[in-house]
Amino acid sequence: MRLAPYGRVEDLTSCSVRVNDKAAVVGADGAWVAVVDLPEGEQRIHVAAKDAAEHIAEAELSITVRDQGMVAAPPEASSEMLSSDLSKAGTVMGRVTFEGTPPERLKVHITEPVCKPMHPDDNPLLSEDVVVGAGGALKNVVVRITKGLEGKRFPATAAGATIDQLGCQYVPHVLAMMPGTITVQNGDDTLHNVHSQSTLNKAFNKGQSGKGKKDTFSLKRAEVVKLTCDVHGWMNAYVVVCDNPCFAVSGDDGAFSFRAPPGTYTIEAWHEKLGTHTAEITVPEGGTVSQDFAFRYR
Ligand SMILES: [Cu+2]
Repeated sequence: MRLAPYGRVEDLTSCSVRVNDKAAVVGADGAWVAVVDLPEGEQRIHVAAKDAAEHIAEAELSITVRDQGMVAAPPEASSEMLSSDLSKAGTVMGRVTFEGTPPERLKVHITEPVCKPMHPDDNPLLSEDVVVGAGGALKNVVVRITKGLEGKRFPATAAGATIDQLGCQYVPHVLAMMPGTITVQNGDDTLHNVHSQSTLNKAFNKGQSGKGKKDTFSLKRAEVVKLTCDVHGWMNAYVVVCDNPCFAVSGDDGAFSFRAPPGTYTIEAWHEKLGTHTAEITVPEGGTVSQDFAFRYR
């Protein structure tokens, strides 16, 4: 059946809209209409809007096709969802610290002959479960928006995430990504076995016999996924899959920063051993909001 979905883009100027990858006609006021052919019944259509600066906003809509003619895209899809791009974004920034005496990082006892020379006694591999730097800077904390962006859709990041195995260590130890694919590669000339622990995502368990081997896995749902190696018991990493692009991982200096659309949100700081802290923030249009987090042993 020939249908003409229509809607309105409110927050984007001079944009193009595609419905099921066919160009729609867009008026100066943001009203758009497209013509698509769909079979009868429950159907999904995909709407993508792109502004002059190539910001893309997308929405999936469910419609019931009964007759030919006009069908309105639901208002949440035609306006709010399509405005969920980052063109008016502000910046969320802050610093994560550890309060109190930092725990000593334990030396990892490496039994693998290939990796041993890469961690000499004067520069040993240290446990990465709590990494505290100068001034109490806490590394490897994932800070992300957990409330306030529900129903918004963001395009997946174009390039998938990558995690390496180097010197019998996952690099990086903590990684945050949008739902999509992750490539795990072996930089060591020995066998590693990538084994994931997850609840919502399909688990993977794959041997990589030597240097240069790599595999790409799918992580479609937001959750924390732990990676371990079945060959080397000390190897582990955390992949935090976030359902929006508003996240960052604290660095050596404990600092983090990411961009977010204007609005009021709950943000969460997650640490693999020290738990989570949350805060309410309001991101001003084009401005900056600062939020620090302090962790301690409970
Ligand atoms: Cu290994």
